[in-house]
Amino acid sequence: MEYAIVTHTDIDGVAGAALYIYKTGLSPTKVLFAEPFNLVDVLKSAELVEEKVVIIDLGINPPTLSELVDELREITRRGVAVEWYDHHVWNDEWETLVKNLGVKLHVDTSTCGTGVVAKYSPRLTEVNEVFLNELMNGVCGADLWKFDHWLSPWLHRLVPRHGGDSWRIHLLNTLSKGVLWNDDFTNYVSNRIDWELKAYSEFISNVRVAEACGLKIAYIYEPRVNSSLAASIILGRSRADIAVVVSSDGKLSFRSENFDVRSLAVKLGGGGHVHASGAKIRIPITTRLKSFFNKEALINYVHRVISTTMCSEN
Ligand SMILES: [Mn+2]
Repeated sequence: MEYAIVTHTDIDGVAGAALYIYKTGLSPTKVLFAEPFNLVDVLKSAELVEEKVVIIDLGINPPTLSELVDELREITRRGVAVEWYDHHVWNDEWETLVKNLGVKLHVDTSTCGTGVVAKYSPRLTEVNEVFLNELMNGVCGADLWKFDHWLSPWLHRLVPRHGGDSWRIHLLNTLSKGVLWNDDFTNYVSNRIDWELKAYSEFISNVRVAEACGLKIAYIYEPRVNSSLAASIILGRSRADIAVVVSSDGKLSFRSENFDVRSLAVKLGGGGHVHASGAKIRIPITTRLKSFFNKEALINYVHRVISTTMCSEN
């Protein structure tokens, strides 16, 4: 049985593909990595001649849906079977469109992509339940941002956003043999943590704290680490009510523990959740130019916009 895998670039995608190989005992002829927005292009460039393609941890990107449906029709017409395992939210119309092409679609939003593979993919060989469950729970804890399993913070750092495909393939080869963790992984993550700690100490000295309507707001400009991690550190360090991660293009991410940052984001034309939200504001050209040399100018401007918005009556 010759088959190809197209999976997401993150740990959920890598582990999901590895688990598929582990459970079936079948090695794929190729593994390709994709994001929802470029899935169509990856499928086209794959020039599939295999009997089957397995798509993992990739949801529908509405702007490319019709192009995707055309490509799937073309693939199935050539006699390539399609299996698809995903945990993102699908609406009924998308499901019907894709299933009508003969795609075997498994969508389950109660778990992560690796969990969907664990639950629904064929089990053709001897499977170690402990390995399967530890991998699934560790990956889900990282992917769903719960961190409720001891492996999650490690797995989260094992596949950084801008890491290369050769590292992903190395991980995939190891995990698909039923190895949950090894010294290579430890070395990789410990280097990664050293890098992270340097990045933290760098931005901690650059946090700017200001007040608006009696609330303490901590600002940080484009940290090299993940915005959520950066924000949780500055909230704790500066005992601020709100953390704002500022980008030079006007993109703002808000995080808080007790304050409703969703309503702030909505007033600025954005949205999100009560404790994690975001918006994009327009930065005047003069501020942009000034902030090229001095980030203070940008932070000052953003603070003026936020305090005006928060302190106004409605
Ligand atoms: Mn996922």
